[in-house]
Order: sequence, then structure tokens, then C-alpha cells
Amino acid sequence: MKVFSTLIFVSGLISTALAHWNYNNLIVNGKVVGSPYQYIRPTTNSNSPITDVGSTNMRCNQGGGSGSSTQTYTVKAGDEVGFGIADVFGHPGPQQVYLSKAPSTAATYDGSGSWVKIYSLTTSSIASDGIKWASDGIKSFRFTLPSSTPPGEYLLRAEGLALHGASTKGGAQFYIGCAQLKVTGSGSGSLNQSVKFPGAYTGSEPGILINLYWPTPTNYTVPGPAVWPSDTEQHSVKQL
Ligand SMILES: *[C@@H]1O[C@H](CO)[C@@H](O)[C@H](O)[C@H]1NC(C)=O
Ligand SMILES: *[C@@H]1O[C@H](CO)[C@@H](O)[C@H](O)[C@H]1NC(C)=O
Ligand SMILES: [Cu+2]
Repeated sequence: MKVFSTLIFVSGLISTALAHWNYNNLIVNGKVVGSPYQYIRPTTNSNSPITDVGSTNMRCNQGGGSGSSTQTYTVKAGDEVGFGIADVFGHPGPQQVYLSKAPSTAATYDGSGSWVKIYSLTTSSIASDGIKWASDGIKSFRFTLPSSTPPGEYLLRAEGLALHGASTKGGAQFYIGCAQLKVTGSGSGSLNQSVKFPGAYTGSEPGILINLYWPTPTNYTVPGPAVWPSDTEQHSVKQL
């Protein structure tokens, strides 16, 4: 029995780590640019999630506070961008992306400024057997960098929220990765509807503190501000 339970314990650990992910590839206009982590800040916690919404690690993950080893990729406002992952979105929940303008360069920016949400991929369906997530079974997602994004250097922050253990406060898991972008063009939007990290979440939102399994949820409210510049939630995904 002892051997048996040890085996279960070990395989539990393995499948837990295998269910996790890192955002490692930047996608621009339909293709991966560069090599993994060339334009995305690496983390120092392997693929473990952040669970303390009050931590500065909510900005760009543990070890992502500066980008000295990361390059900055030039895009135009209105380009299509996206993220690829290692290895699978192995836990249920939404995928959201936030954008923050650097005071000077993206590489030296710690993410302490204001962030707007520019992408929110949520449920594909909600039925009597529960919520189906649009990120089920995918390995990448793509979206438009708003054409009104003003020129400058930015951090583009992918956030995957895992809700399998979210029925108690602090049980939700945040998987985070920041890409460094230089945006060109003549966008002149105002980056309003912004939030800070930490600060954007309290951890008690109905979309963060939620029991996915019982009673079966019949609705889902994604946490965070409205999507900028026009409030649109995505229910299906454009993969690479
Ligand atoms: C943000 O700016 C746009 C365009 O100026 C405006 O329509 C919108 O109401 C603003 N939103 C907020 C939350 O201030
Ligand atoms: C679902 O709707 C109820 C009633 O409006 C609300 O109290 C609850 O917070 C919502 N749940 C989620 C996860 O959005
Ligand atoms: Cu896990």
C-alpha cells in the first residue's frame, strides 16, 4: 500500500507540472518570430504559477522584473500579434493580455505603470455539465494589437488564469509572460480603462474565487477591466 500511494503521489506531481505552461514564443502576423524567450522575458520559477495577487510578480512573473537578456521586437499598431506556449494549457480558465507603455525602453521597464487589457479569451460554451473554455486544447492564440496604440515601447503581458483549485481564496493560479515590443505607426488612442499590478485583482472577484465543479456554474464573469479600446470578449480562438 505504501508503494502504491507513493506512486500515486509521484505521478500526481508529474501530471501537475505537465499541466503547467510558459509563454515562450512571440507571434507576429502569422508566424513565430525569433527563438523561444528571445522577445519574452524568461521566468525563474520554471512553469509554476503566481498565486499571490498582491505580489509584484503579478506584473511579469517571478524573475521577469527586467528584460536585460530579452530583445524588443518592432511591430506596427494594427498588426496581429500572439503567444505560443510550452507546453499545454493544462488547467481550465480564461486567457487575457494586457499592454503597458514603458516610460523609456521596454527592456528597462519593471511594469509598475498602468496596463490596459487588449484581449480576453473566455468561455466557448456554458452548459448543464459546466463551463467549456475557449483555450481547451490549443497551443497558441492571436489577436490584433489595437490600431490606436500610440507609438512607443511596451510590455505585452499574457495572463492565463487556472481555476481548478479556485474555490478557496488564493487557490487561483496565474501563469504570466511579458513580451517586449516597440510599436510604430500613428496611433493616438488614450490608454484609459487601465489598472496596475498588483492592484488589478483582489482575489475575491467572482471570476477568480469560484468553484468550477459544484454547484455547476451557469455564468462566468472574467476579472479585470473592460477590453481596450472596445469591450469585446472572445469565445473562440485564432491559433497559429
Ligand atoms: C476612453 O477613451 C475613449 C476615447 O476617448 C472614450 O470613448 C471612453 O469613454 C474612455 N473610457 C474611459 C473608461 O475613460
Ligand atoms: C453569476 O451570476 C450570479 C448572479 O448574477 C453572480 O452572483 C455570480 O457572481 C456570477 N458568477 C460568476 C462566476 O460570474
Ligand atoms: Cu497545476
